[in-house]
Amino acid sequence: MKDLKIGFVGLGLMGRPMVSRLLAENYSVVVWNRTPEKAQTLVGEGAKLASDIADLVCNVDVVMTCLSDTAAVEDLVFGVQGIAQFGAPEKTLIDFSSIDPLASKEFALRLQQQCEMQWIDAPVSGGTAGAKAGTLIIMAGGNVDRLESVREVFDPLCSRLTYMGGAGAGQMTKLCNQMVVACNSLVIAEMMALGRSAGVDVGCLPEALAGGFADSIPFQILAPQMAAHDFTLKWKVATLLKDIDGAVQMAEKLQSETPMSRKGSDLLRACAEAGNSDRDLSSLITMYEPSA
Ligand code: NA7
Repeated sequence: MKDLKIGFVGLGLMGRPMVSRLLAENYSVVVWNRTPEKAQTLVGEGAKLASDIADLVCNVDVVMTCLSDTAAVEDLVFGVQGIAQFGAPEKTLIDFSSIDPLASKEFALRLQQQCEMQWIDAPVSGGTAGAKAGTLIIMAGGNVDRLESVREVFDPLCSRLTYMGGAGAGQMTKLCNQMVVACNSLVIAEMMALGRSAGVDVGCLPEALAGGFADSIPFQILAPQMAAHDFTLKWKVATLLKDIDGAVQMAEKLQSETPMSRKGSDLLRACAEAGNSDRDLSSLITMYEPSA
C-alpha cells in the first residue's frame, strides 16, 4: 500500500473510474457518496465505504471531491458535519469538480481559516474515457508547495498535471477549456445531422476526418455515438451547460465579449429544457435532425 491514504467523495460518472484507478495503483481509498449504492462495485475492488464524512476525513491524508457543482461542493465541505469540521493542517483537499472559480477561491480561504486544511482546485478534462484510462488532463490552482507534496496521488489519474497559479486558477482554466468543448460539441451535432440529411455516410466520418483540422477528442467520442443514435451516458448535457454558463457569467463580470459561448449556452439550455438534461451529450443531435 502507498503511504498517503485517500478519501474520495462523489462517485458519479467521473468519480467511480477515478477511484478504480487509485485502487489499481495500490492506494488505500475510503469512499463516500450521497447515494451509497454507487460505491458497491468499488468496495468489490478494495475500497472501504465510510459511514459518514467524519469517518472518511479522520482516516485519510488527502480528501478528493468530484461533485456536480458549486452548491454541492459548498454543502459537502462547509455544511453540517461537512469536511471542514474534521479537517486539519496536515490534510489536503483536492477538488476535481468543475465549479465557479471565485467560489473556489473563497472556499480555499474559508477552509484555511476554519481548520488550516489546504485546498487544491484540480478540475479535469478528458471525460469518462480519460478517467478510465488514467489519461485525464488536470489544471491545478492553490498552494504550489502543497501540490508538490501530494503530486504522486495524481499519477494514476492523469497524463498531464499543470500548475496554473493560486486558488481558483485551475477552475478558471477549466472554464476556458469548456468554452471550446461546448462550442465544438454543438457544431459536431449540427454537422452530423446535416451530413445525414445530405446523404453523407456519417458512420464513416470519425475515420474519414481523423487527423484533419476538424478532428478532436470530443469529435471521436461524440460522432460514432451520434451516427448510431447510441446515447449511452458518458457525460451529461447538464454538466456542460453548467460550465458554459460559468464562462459566460465570468465574461460578463470581466466585460469580455463571448458571442460564441453565449450562443452555445442558449443552445445547450434549449437541449436540456427539451428533456435531455441528464442524457448523454450525444443526444444533442436530436435537436438538429429533421423531425420524422
Ligand atoms: P455526476 O455523474 O452527475 O456525479 C455527480 C456527483 O455529485 C454524484 O456523486 C452525486 O451524488 C454528487 N452530488 C451532487 N449533488 C450533491 C449534494 N448536494 N450532496 C452530495 N453529493 C452530491 O457528474 P460527473 O461525475 O460527470 O461530474 C462530476 C464533476 O466533474 C462535475 O463538476 C463535472 O463538471 C466534472 P449522487 O450519486 O447523485 O448521490
